[in-house]
Amino acid sequence: MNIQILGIPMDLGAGRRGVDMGPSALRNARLAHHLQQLGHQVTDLGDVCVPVPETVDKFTEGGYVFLEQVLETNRAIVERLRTLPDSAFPITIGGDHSMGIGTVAGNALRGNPSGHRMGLIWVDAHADFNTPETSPSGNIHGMPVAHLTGLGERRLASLAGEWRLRNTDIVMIGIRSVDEHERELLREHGVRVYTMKDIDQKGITRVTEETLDYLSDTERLHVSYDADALDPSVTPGTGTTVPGGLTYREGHLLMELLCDSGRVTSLDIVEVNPILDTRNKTAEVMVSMAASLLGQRIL
Ligand code: B3U
Ligand code: MN
Ligand code: MN
Repeated sequence: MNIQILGIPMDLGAGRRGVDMGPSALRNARLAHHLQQLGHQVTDLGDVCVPVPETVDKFTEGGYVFLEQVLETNRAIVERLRTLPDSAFPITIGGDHSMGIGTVAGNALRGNPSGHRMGLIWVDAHADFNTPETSPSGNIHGMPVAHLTGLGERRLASLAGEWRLRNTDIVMIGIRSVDEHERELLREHGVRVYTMKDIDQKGITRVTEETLDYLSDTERLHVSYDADALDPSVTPGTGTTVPGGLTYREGHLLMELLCDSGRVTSLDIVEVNPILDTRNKTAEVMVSMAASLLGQRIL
């Protein structure tokens, strides 16, 4: 595979500082090296330029914190990704999850100016389906999926022009923290959500099989992996931990089964915050998750 790594050193969309250092932490955990060991050709494209929070006024505009800066960064992400070859496998490393608007939009446009039909697998403790009206915080990292379907601010929702992510092309896995009005939105829009309860009951194997089956009509699959999907004992270095998450093995098995499907075409690794971590453990775990998705096997 021709893997292209792109860093998004952004924490503008999160409530806490430090997740802008995530790309550094993941490079330090030797992401490129581990993927090369699996036989892939790996290119590091460097970072997208992100405004420094201290240089801009933090103000809330229409229910969004740092709207203009997050918008500008996501536009840059789309521009960088859309020109990559169709055959590439982009890995975008963050950075807070507001970058997911640009990564999904950019990967949808890659190789097709009007946009591929894209299936989105959102692995997260949170649904990230808020709009400014439902968000308790105004932090854009809690809002990317809603904007990809066309909700919320028009500029943020039309990063890929007329292209929209279909509600029925989304699957969320690992969810255990949903805001009151966000829950109503998810129901209203018919988004498929596998909560931790579903994973406890069905097991991650069945959940993954159902996911692939449900998304069988999409041309591409994008995996957006938030470090907080995993249990805080596995990935403590992330800003909004929620107890009762995926185990180390559940996280890996999900990636291994998705790899077996041969259908995943791009990946995000987000919300790694080395300031909150212990000896870069969280970045190392997330690198191993990427390796499982890209072919690492026990035997
Ligand atoms: N749902 C809350 C909290 C949150 C969402 N995503 C993260 N935290 N990482 C919100 O602010 O939207
Ligand atoms: Mn998230
Ligand atoms: Mn999360």
